[in-house]
Amino acid sequence: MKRSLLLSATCALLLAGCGGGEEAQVTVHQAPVFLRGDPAPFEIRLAQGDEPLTDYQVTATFTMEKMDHGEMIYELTERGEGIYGAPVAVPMQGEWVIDIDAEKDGRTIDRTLTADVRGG
Ligand SMILES: [Cu+2]
Repeated sequence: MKRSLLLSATCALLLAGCGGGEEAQVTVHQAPVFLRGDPAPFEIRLAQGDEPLTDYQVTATFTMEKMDHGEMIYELTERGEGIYGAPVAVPMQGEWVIDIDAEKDGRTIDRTLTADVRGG
């Protein structure tokens, strides 16, 4: 965990140093749904301005802020047009923290999303 904080700090500095160019956007494309432990589709979208960011290696780490469910780590598969997803089986409804790490050719994007996951 300490290491990933360090990496994201480095990343922020590098991105700031690049100047020009908008920051990458990481948005939820399909929100996770609670299906009593069965998998439901989860998708995010990576973009920079109008351009989808393709060919990234993306992982999503799910944790619960107020309870210890450990870390659920998913490798997201690219679906095209900057969309990456995986079936995700959350063990309970509630507020989940989703840490997105994307990497391509040494460029990393690290974003923390939250999702209020409800039954589907
Ligand atoms: Cu919980």
